[in-house]
Amino acid sequence: MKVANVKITPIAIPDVPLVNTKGVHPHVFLRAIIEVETDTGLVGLGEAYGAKRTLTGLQKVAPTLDGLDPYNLRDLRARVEQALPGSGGVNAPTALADHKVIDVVYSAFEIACLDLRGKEVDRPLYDLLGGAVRKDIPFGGYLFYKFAKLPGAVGPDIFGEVMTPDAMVEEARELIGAHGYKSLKLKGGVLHPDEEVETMLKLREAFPDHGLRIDPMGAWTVPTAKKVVDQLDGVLEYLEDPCRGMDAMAELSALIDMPLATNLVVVEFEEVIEAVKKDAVQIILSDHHYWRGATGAIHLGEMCRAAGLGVSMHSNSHLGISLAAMCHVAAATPNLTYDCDTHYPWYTKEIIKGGRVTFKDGMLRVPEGPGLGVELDHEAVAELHTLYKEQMVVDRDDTDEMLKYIPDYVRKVPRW
Ligand code: GKR
Ligand code: MG
Repeated sequence: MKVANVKITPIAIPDVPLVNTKGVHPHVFLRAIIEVETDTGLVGLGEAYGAKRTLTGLQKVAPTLDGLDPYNLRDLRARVEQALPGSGGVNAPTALADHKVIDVVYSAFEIACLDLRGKEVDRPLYDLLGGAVRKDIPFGGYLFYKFAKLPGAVGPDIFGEVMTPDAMVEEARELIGAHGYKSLKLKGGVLHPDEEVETMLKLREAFPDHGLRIDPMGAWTVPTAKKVVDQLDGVLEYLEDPCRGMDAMAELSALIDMPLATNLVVVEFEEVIEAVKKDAVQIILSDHHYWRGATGAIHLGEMCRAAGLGVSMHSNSHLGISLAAMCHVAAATPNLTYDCDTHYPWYTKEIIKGGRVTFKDGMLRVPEGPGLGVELDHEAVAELHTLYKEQMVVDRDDTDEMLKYIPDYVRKVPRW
C-alpha cells in the first residue's frame, strides 16, 4: 500500500462568540480536511487546524507524500521536515502558546496513515495504539462566557449572552441536560477573578457531584492565583494554566496543594522534563493535533506515567474526524483518568456520515473502525468549503475579533 494522491480541503464552520483571556472567537472557525488515497483504493482521513500557517504547511507537504508507505511514520516525518524548513509556528502572535508547523502537519498526516492502516487490516485505530483500556470515553462540559452573536454573523447562536455567574450556571444546566456531562470546565480569565470564584462556587452549589475545573489561560499573577486557590480549596479537581509561563506555574505550585494542569507551558516533549524538574505542573493535557499525532499522544501518556504526572485531554474547535481520533487516543491511554475536553457541543455542523454524534451520560463510544471508524460526507464538506471561500477568513485572531465588541480592548496576560 502506497500513497497515490492527497487532497486538502479548507472549510469554515459557523462559530459562536466564546470569550477567553486573549479575546473572542471569530464568527467562523477553520479546519482542513485531509484525504490520503492509496494505490490500493483506500482513503485515510485527517482533520487539522485550517488557519493559514497550517493550511500552507499541509499544501506544501501533500505532493511530497507520493509513494509513502503509511506504515513508515519515520519516512513521513522526514518528508514533512524536508518540505517545511524553517516553517515556524502555526498560531497568530496573539495566541498564548504555539506549536511547530512541522508537528501539526505531521500529526494530521499521521492520523490519516493510521486510518489507512486500520482500514487495510480491518481493525479499529485504538488497536494500532496498543489496544483499548476503555470503550466509553468520558467528556466534560466545556463552559465559556460568551457574547450574543453580532447581527449578520453566520450560523445560529447558542445560549445568547452569558457574562455573569448566574447565567453560567444556566449554561451548565443546559449543557448537562443535553449531553449528561459529569464534569465541567470553565474557560476563565474573562471576568474579574472574584466573579470567576463566585461562578465556581455557584457551580459547586448547583452541581455538588460534578468534577470542576477552571482554565484562565495565564490571566492571573502568582499572588492572585494563590488567593483564588485559597477560595476554591476542595472545590476543583485541578486548576489549569492559572499563571503565564513555566516559572510562574512552578512558583505557584510550590505554594499550594491543588494540582496544576497545563496545555500552555508544556507543549513539547522537552518541556515535560523541564516541568518535572521544576515541579511546575502535575497534569499535562494531551492533544493528538500537536503532540505528534496519536502515537505521540500515547508516548506522552507513557512519559507522564513514568514521571508521576496525570494526563488529561485538550480540545480546540473541531468536528467529527478529530473527535473520533480523540476517542481512539483516550481509549488507548491507560492513565488518562480525567474527562476529556471538547468544544463539540458549541457547533451544529458535521462532515462525517451520519451527522452529529450524540453524547450519552457525557460519554462517547469509541468508533469500532476500521481505522478511525468514520466516513466523510462529501456534500457537507463541499458546503463548508463554499462557506470558507465566501467568508474569506484565513486566520484565527481572537484579539482582533474582540475589537468588534470592545473597540478599546487591550490584550493583557496576566491581567489580574
Ligand atoms: O476555544 O477559546 C478557546 C480555548 O481557549 C482554546 O483555544 C484553548 O486552546 O481550550 C483551550 C485550552 O484549554 O486552553
Ligand atoms: Mg487550557
